[in-house]
Amino acid sequence: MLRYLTAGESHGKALLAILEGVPAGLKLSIDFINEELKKRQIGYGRGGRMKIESDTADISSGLRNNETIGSPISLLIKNKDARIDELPRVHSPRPGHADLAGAMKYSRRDMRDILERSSARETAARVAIGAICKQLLSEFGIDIFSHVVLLGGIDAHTSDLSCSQIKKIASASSLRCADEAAEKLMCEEIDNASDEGDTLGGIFEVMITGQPAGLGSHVQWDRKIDARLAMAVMSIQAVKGVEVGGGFALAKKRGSGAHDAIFYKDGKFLRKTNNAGGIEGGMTNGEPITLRGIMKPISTLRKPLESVDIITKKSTKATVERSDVCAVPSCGVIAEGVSAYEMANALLEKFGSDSMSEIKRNYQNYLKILEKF
Ligand code: EPS
Repeated sequence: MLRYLTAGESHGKALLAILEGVPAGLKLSIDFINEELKKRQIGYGRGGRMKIESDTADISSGLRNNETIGSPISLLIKNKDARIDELPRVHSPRPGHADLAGAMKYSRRDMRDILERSSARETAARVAIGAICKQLLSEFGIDIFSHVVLLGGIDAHTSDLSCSQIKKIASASSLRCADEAAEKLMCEEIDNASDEGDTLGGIFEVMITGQPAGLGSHVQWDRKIDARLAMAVMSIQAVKGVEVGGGFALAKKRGSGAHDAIFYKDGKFLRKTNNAGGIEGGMTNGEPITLRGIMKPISTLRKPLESVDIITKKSTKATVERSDVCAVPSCGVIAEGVSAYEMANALLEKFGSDSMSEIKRNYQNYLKILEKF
């Protein structure tokens, strides 16, 4: 199975990651990994740092002639802003950030020792890992993308659009939003928040299409694909909530309106609704997976909240660091990456994990079994 670790500080020399368990025989495009990294960096509301960095992945193991050989893949993303040893000490924790809890836990008086690792800069490594997993998934026709459905309190209306229409419009939008009118209002709201030294959060949606029924399992808590996707998305910096399919809105419905009736046509089971978000009993049911993540407003404020100096214990304003006003579109891209990792792992669990040829045979065989089911 797959596993990975990341390392690196926001203003250290580089971010690193090792991904183990990628089957042998997968052709990898490094350009695609770099496009994904670029996608994570853009978005209206990002701050000065994104003008400095231009992330690219340098892969130094696990490949020969851009084809995987089954050994661990190691990658490195260099930081251009690598001034970690010169940056000022931080003594006034930012409410909402890891600063205070991390300083107490690790017994650090300079909270820079905490914020450097808790920074969302780390997510560049996870997007690179996700880009490898996406390429594995695309060999099986599985596609993952994200779009922004709410930002700064403004809703995007996309219910009359298909998955492919949402993807097309959102990919061309400065906020990865498929509702152009809403996007304009969101940009204005980002400008307003910026003028007031404030920040914004929002909600992004991840859509996963093309997977067969039967990934994940109902038999054990940690094999449920919805639980694994939820943990992956929840682990992204600043995410405070995750919902699958109809999610929290299902609480207000009756069972008759909450579940997706089953039909059978032309040798296939089908649904006319997708409140389950493509997952029933911890397994994919063959419908598109939809999941949403809630990103809180970024906790570094140019007009800071009240805080306490941890050395003097006197009231003071929280530290102000260079930061973004809003990063919800980027958070969606990161969620694509971490979801790709979980989906790839579930795929390898079901179909084997050593070589692409073996996995493809097992996959085709399973599709034949499903056709006759
Ligand atoms: C971040 C603060 C900002 C963001 C950063 C996350 O960095 P800096 O303090 O260097 O301006 O730009 O995000 C990234 C660097 C990135 O690559 O996404 C934070 O405190 O979490």
